[in-house]
Amino acid sequence: MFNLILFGPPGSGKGTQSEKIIAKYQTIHLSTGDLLRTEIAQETALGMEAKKIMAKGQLVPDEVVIGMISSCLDKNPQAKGFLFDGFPRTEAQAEALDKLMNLKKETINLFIALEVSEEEITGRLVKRGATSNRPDDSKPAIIAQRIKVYKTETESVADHYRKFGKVVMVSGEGDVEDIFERICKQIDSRL
Ligand code: B4P
Repeated sequence: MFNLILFGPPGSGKGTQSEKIIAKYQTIHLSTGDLLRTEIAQETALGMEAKKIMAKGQLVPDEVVIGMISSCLDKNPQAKGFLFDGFPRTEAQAEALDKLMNLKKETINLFIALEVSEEEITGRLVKRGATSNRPDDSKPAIIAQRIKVYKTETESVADHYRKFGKVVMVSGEGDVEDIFERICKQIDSRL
């Protein structure tokens, strides 16, 4: 099994690159953002709660996202590997993922952190906000809040994996195909 975490600030291209990675490497894509948006679209109780939190640019409570990831792992016992996109986003989520991986006698093989400047991610999210239906992309103040939350609650998650020598920084700026090539080089060198 090959388990990869794709990490980076909001708008760094985690979702964009994840689509390409799963197509090439046939791993199961676990995007907490997508899972939450599905709950919102289905108007579940969890989705209704998450909607309010996400629209403010805040993180959904740890126990909610950990529960979603745990049940997705259980539903895919035959997976060749998992691609974690947007998870873990806090130290508590990273510790919970360690425990879930230990239970499966698995490990995180690689942690790729996409590096993109604040100016670039703000520009991308404002652009997407003009056409998407995502309330969290709609206002500059909410985008700024998401970046602030990333810096205060999420950025340090990389240090958790640095202790185990799993972190690789990859530039997430420029052409989508060039970024994908840089990511593939890192994955291929560890397969
Ligand atoms: P996510 O759904 O994870 O998404 P994201 O951070 O907005 O963006 P991503 O990095 O995937 O960027 P994308 O490829 O879409 O999170 C949304 C919210 O969900 C969070 O704020 C939080 O509230 C909640 N949430 C999710 N996971 C959680 C967790 N674990 N714990 C708690 N809460 C959680 O790209 C962005 C834009 O840039 C797109 O328009 C794309 O087309 C464009 N783009 C991509 N690559 C580009 C490139 N190279 N050049 C130019 N544009 C590019």
